[in-house]
Amino acid sequence: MSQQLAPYKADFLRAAISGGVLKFGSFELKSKRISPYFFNAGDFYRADLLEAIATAYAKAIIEASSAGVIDFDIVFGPAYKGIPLATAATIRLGQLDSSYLSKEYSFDRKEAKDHGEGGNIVGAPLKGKRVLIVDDVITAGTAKREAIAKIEKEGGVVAGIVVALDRQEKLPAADGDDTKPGPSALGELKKEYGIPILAILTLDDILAGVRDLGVSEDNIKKTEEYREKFKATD
Ligand code: OMP
Repeated sequence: MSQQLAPYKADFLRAAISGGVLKFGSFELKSKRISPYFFNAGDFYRADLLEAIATAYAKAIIEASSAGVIDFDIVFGPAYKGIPLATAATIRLGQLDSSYLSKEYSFDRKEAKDHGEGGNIVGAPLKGKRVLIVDDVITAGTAKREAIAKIEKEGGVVAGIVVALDRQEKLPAADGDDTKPGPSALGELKKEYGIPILAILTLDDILAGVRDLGVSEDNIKKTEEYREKFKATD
């Protein structure tokens, strides 16, 4: 296994590949790019895999909090895929470090409920709180912008974003010319909102750690070529 990756990142990569969450082949992305790899966080549906991803988020969050990079009250999981990720990560935070037992979680509804307790948010109220978004993948950043807008509308302050995978891709060019260099969604979001954004794994991490994990040379080569073509400048 790669020497460069922190042990918790290497463990997470191993779990993602052995659990079939990180797949190699041919996949169409939201951006319409055809990618030789795909990470589907919805596939962490078995207890051991859910524990693996929750542990990786919790360790990334504890590491960044200890370094003073993030400071938060609530872990927020954007519907739908972010919901189990944020709740599982919150439990794991408290298990790994008891000082996190007072942290809270919440998530949004896709459609507002107008009866019963009503509202757009389930879980901890966001008003006046520092909110850390936990989500799956960042490619173009669209889903993260929507989550930020929802949190701000509820009076919360976005404290940062943590994703499982940063694909490190340049944003699609407005004129459709993908051959030109360009910045990443993550870099643009950081600049625009002035918030920290963490990723458990980047595409560089995957390519650094994947060799001993049974992925074919052909798939590794195609993924390296894809990185060459679409890698962001930042
Ligand atoms: P944005 O960065 O907001 O565009 O969101 C990225 C979204 O792309 C994710 O939330 C997924 O729906 C999807 N996606 C993956 O889940 N895994 C991948 O490896 C790539 C994508 C993608 O389509 O780019």
